[in-house]
Amino acid sequence: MKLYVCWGTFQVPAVRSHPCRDALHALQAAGYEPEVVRTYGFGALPDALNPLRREVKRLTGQSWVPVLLTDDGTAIRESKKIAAWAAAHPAASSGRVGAAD
Ligand SMILES: N[C@@H](CCC(=O)N[C@@H](CS)C(=O)NCC(=O)O)C(=O)O
Repeated sequence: MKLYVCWGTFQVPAVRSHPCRDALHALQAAGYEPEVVRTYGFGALPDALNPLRREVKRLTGQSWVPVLLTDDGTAIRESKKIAAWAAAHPAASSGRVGAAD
């Protein structure tokens, strides 16, 4: 599982929420530790100036993040949709948590 984010998952000062951070926290709350892929750049820039967002664009047809790529290859954008997916698919119910124990 990969979570494509902007420059990180830090708290943005004076802003109530940071979508990339919110998406990561929702996944962690559901028992996942996704590979976090920093894409830097900026969603509104032309593709040539967003080289690290090429995969985001290929997966979703647009360059804004966060974007979740699930283990079955489904791409989900919008932090609220990622959070909804996480809540509906907790890791424990997928058999991944503790599967190797
Ligand atoms: N409604 C979107 C907003 C996404 C959003 O604003 N993402 C920020 C990064 S956290 C963004 O793309 N900023 C510009 C950029 O990095 O391209 C969501 O909740 O996912």
